[in-house]
Amino acid sequence: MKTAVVLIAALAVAVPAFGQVPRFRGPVRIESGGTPIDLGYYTAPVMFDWNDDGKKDMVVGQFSYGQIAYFENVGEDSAPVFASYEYLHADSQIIQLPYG
Ligand SMILES: [Ca+2]
Repeated sequence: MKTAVVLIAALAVAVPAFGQVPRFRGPVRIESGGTPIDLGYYTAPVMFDWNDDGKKDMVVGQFSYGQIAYFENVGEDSAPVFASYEYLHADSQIIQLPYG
């Protein structure tokens, strides 16, 4: 039986002062095009402005195939929207890192 993990994020409700324990809201599913994102298990998402448009995008490393998916944020940083994704390329080839 294949176990798939959908990207889930827990959002901090407040930035803790030094020495305080952070508090988090419950998890939410991250969607792309209205569908929960599922890139297999042990994915590694990171948020940063990949395309330099001032909004944080999401880049996700995969464990299953060693590929890296890029989700452009077409919303805002306060309410990100990911319409679709593409795998990152180098020299017209999908980047595939050692995996497993
Ligand atoms: Ca961006």
